[in-house]
Amino acid sequence: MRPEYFQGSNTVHACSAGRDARLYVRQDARRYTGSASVFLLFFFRPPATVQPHFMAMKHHYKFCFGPWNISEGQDPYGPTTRPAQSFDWKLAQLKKHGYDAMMFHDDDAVPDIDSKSDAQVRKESRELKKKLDDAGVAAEMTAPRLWFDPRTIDGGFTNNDPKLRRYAIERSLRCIDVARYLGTDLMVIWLAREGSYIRESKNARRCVDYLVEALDKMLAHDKKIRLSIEPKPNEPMDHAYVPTIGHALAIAQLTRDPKRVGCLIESAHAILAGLDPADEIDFAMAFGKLWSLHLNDQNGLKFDQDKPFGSANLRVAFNQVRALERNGYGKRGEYVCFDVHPFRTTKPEHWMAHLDNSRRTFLRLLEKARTYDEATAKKLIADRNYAALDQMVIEHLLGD
Ligand code: GLO
Ligand code: MG
Repeated sequence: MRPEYFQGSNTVHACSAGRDARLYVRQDARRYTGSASVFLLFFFRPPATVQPHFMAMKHHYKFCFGPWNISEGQDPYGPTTRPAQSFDWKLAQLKKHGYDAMMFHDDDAVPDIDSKSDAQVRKESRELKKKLDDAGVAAEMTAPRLWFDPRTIDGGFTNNDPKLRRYAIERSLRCIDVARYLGTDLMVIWLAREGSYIRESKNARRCVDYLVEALDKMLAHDKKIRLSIEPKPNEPMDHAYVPTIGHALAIAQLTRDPKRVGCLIESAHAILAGLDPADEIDFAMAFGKLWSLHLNDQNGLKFDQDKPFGSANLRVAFNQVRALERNGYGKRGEYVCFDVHPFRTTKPEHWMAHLDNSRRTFLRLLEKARTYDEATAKKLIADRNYAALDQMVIEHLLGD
């Protein structure tokens, strides 16, 4: 029994092999590019028994989440179950729990952004940047929260009304400005309401043109911005126009600068589309287009659950980690973000457990990916003995 992960502490003990190995993994959970870990790397050789943990240091992952991931428990059937907390409290939690960066909706960064002048948006963004710098926390991305405003009830970029489409584009351009002020070149676009409730309400062919037109305006607004499309097949819409990574990358090709349009994979969204998130990761990375990641879990085809990573299906989670490893995700500065929510039943004193647990599970699966018996797997594959391969994976995940 390793009690650490019941306590919601920031200690991520991802192994049982002894104090030294735990130290390595604890560094791993933070950022082992720092001087302390460089010192450890050069001056201490871990004993053979902890080699797997030493190996866990070979690739550096950085972790992140958004303020909305410390949510208060509201669902469509009932009110919040935990008290509201300030942004400063959330930032302090992020730092205390050893995360590297925060994701931002435009109005997380500048509350009530629509009522503010450009000068005010600049001022407030810069104040936030200072706060982040002081805390040693990076802004991973910004994302226009287009799905809240009454003007986007029937979609933003694909609204039937040209005035409302214009609003969605202008708001996205401001979100790009906020990204620039916060020091990131990444804007995530979750196309929440770009779809329909009934097929006859919109012209889906024209909506593709509207989406491309909107993306083109964003690319023209800032020559450095990179746009990461986050697909989701449904919820809040019956059907979304960009339901999968294939759709996102196809739309990218129609824009004025395809190399600046990539994607973000969320595990639960892929599962909701009936796809395997690991295959989606491999597909996006074959194009060099996976620029961000929302790891979480989903128990079958129902409402979007945003469960802790690995909570519903450990093997699907393991395969996502393997796909990230084999493609070198993170080597170009990409972050592993957890788009997870606490269960509605969570007490305030366990508020960060879903985030700590997701990262802990990620690190333990990383160890599993790095100690997977590739040689035996290769032989079984050559022999087409998938029954043995299947069991080998299960035994590996079950451990001793
Ligand atoms: C909802 C999405 C949402 C986005 C976030 C960033 O299903 O996953 O959480 O990722 O708003 O745009
Ligand atoms: Mg997401």
